[in-house]
Amino acid sequence: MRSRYLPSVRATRAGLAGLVGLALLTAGCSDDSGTPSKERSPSASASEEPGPDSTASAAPAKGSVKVERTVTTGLKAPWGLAPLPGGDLLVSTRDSGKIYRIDGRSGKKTELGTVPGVGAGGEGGLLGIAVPPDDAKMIYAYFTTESDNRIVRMLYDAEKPSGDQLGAPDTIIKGIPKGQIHNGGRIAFGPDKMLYAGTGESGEGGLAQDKNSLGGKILRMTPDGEPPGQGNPESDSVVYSWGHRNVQGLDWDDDKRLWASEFGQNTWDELNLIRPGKNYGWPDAEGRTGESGFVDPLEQWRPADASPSGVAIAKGSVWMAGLRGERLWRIPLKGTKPAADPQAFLEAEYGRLRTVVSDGDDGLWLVTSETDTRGTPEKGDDRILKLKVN
Ligand SMILES: [Ca+2]
Repeated sequence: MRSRYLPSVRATRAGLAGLVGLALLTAGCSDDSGTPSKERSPSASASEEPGPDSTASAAPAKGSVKVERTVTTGLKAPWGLAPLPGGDLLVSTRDSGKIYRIDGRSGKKTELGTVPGVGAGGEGGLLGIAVPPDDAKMIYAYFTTESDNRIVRMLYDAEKPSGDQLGAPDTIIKGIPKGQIHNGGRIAFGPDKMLYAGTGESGEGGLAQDKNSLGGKILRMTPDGEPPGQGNPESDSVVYSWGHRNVQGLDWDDDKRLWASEFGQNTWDELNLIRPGKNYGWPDAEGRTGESGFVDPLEQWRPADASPSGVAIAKGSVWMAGLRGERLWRIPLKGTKPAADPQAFLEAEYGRLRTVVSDGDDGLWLVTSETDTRGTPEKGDDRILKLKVN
């Protein structure tokens, strides 16, 4: 376990990294770089219309987080996480393009193989992975190539030798815009068994409002990568919602509502309740503006406090991992509304936090991101933690 003095070490090193973050800001790139600051935005309550769930039970105003154990250490730029039936985990590593299986008890790593065609660079590389709810022999992966971002699926055969366990990739969707920044990358199967993907606008804001582009969107598709036929705004398109800058986190609540996090530019990071056919504002609106035609975020944060990546829903709250913010945010829900102000946990204790996934009950897996070139890695980084939350 991490000794008690380390949190302050993190904070000190992060202070040095702040100079780098400032330089990047000046260069017009405010992504998941930089350092935490004490500046805290006021947290206004959301102003969406009252929903039919106004009688929904509320999560407690204050929650708790207990770090139960470190599942594994020594990962290099981990990004996506997919639990397997039985308690083991699959984790993708961005820059190497490799996928590993982590033994849920011992933490032992087994390399499945390298996803062919990954062109890592900047924020791009091998990003999200997902396993269909009813088929643990198939792995879906979202990654950056030399020309685009795409999603493939590969057969997974654990009986084969380590390093040779992935079948040939079958590309189910391609042509998602790529860039040095804003590659999106989160994928997840929804309760409707459709595959959802969060994309980025690749640094070209206009793409987010262009319904013919796959950039700056949340996509919803069949497991074959096709438009689902119903449920999307247009029956022949995988575009589900638009006006996003760089969607990084996706998860569903108990009532099957989709929640998503995205990076803001210089002002506001966002947590949004996603509805099909809605416009989330970027690049015309960042954070809450109240402008007609745009859906305001449920909550918003200064990028120094969040720069959110993964989200997971557990015990009635959204849990959101912060990269630059180096903390885990808890947003308690009452139906479609916040039940209370967001609460921060683990601030500067483990560094940058990339991915959080629910175990279906009161447990979360949390993936750190100190080795992504923007952190200050310490011995054991990066790691996967198991948390118990409420
Ligand atoms: Ca927005």
